[in-house]
Amino acid sequence: MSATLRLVLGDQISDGRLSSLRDLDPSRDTVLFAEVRAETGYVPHHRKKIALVFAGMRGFAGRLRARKVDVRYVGFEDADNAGSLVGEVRRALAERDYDRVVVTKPGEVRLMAEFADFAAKSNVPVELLEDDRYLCSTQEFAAWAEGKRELRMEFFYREMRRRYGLLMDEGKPVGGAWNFDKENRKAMPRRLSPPNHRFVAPNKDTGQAVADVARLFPDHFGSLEGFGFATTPDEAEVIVADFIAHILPGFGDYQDAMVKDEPWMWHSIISAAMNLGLIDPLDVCRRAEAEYRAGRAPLNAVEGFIRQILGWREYMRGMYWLKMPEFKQLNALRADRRLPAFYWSGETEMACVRDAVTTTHENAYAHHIQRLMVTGNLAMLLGVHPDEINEWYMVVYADAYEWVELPNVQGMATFADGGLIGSKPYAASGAYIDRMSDYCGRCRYDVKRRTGDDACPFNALYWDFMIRNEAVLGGNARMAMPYRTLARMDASARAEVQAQAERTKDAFGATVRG
Ligand code: FAD
Ligand code: DLZ
Ligand code: SF4
Repeated sequence: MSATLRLVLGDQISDGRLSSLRDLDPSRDTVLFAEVRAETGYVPHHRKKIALVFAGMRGFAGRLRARKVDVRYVGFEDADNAGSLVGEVRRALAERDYDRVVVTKPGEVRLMAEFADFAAKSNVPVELLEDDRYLCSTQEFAAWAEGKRELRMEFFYREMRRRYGLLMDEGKPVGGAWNFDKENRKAMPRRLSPPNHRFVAPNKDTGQAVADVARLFPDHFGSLEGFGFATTPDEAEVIVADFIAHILPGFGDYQDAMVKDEPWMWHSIISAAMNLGLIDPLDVCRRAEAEYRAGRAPLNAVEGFIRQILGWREYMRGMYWLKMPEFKQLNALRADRRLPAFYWSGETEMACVRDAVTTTHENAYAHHIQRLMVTGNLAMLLGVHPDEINEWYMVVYADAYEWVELPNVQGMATFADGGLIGSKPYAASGAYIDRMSDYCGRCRYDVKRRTGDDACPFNALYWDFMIRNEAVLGGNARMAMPYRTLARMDASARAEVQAQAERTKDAFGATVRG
């Protein structure tokens, strides 16, 4: 009688949607889960992320057991824990006869290489199945990219809209345009308050996982207080339903706005659960569209939300698998400095950075504009080496997996990819942060000043970045405006901002790496 060993990874918590469990035979097969040091430690993840993954795995194992499936669950502290996923598969094979091993392909190149190597050497056949929980397979993405000079998200997104018929009327985009992003850049008016978000109370698995992580990972970054992430499909549904009904209508308008002590704004806070596998991306897109069709949510909100998931999320994954492993080595601007220590401690007088880092520490979450225009922008302007930036983003967010983190850092936040993803760097001075937030009025720095002790550090760093990278960026048509302004700056003004920027880099500990 043939028995199959089916390995489920920590970000494959997808009841009923996982390719490796599709032909599961509960009378013969074993489903293997393993909490292993190799996965908790390849970067020292935020403690809430580890608790999320452990609770997700334990809950899924419980639901399978309730269906009478034979589950082999290896706990982190089990005496014989092999310490790696492949090691645990080997151990299971040594203890019982299986005819084959089945696993849905992992989301990171690192682990894919380990599994491919194991499959090549194993005496028992190992099947690596496609991860079809995404809306565009890696092969389909490669076919779309084939022969194209530029791989812009916008054109990929239009194809995806057509393919899934989302927000389409008779082959044309609803509302006569593909993208309503221009309507989604409003600063939040003072009289408005962001909506209340629904979080979930800890269940028995999250309570235990939080306690275990507190004990096992005392030195990792991040607070475990107030754990509110969904770790089961039912909990994820509560969060999604609440977002769709109450928050989605405002998603567009203030998508780029930042407000002190308001970490959630009108964002959906679904990335951690969706990347774990608990939320079907097509389902949320269709539900968002239904709100527009029913007249309950405006088009700029619904289109904006769908674009993030159907467009950006799928595009980033496609780019990751298309461009790795070289993607990780790219450093088009030759950035070579260290990440300031305040990215970990939050101890800085920059009100915007302090808020982004402290809420990240508390919540394992920051919304997109904080990631892109505050912490990402500052690291790029300082010239921090991409490896250090990538590591920080991998560590600090509950939704961080390399397939989505790396393209966002290399392509969006730092321009390390030299323009594969974005046509220009998202570099900005303090004026942008002032326009989109209420931080500057509460900051010890003066956002209007470029030089001097109380000058906003973003300002001199911005011009220093432009000067430093003139050879690479000066010919970029989309950078014409700042370079025209720079051309009007005389030599002494240039020297002054460069000297100010150097003092800032020193003061921040952004020294050149050895
Ligand atoms: P919302 O603002 O409500 O958006 C809805 C959903 O759209 C998100 O849940 C997410 O699944 C998707 N989405 C939105 N923007 C992007 C994007 N740029 N790329 C991919 N998906 C997107 N997202 C991650 O999931 N994991 C990461 O590790 C990650 N790292 C990032 C690093 C940097 C430097 C930047 C600039 C962005 C990063 N993002 C990452 C993208 C984005 O910031 C998060 O997906 C988003 O903030 C999650 O919050 P939310 O669920 O409230 O999203
Ligand atoms: C992120 C993570 C963590 C912290 N721990 C585990 C684990 O103990 N066991 C496991 O199977 N998966 C874990 N994961 C998720 C994996 O790192 C993830 O599957 C890969 O990075 C591929 O995306
Ligand atoms: Fe951030 Fe500069 Fe504004 Fe302070 S003044 S909050 S450092 S942008």
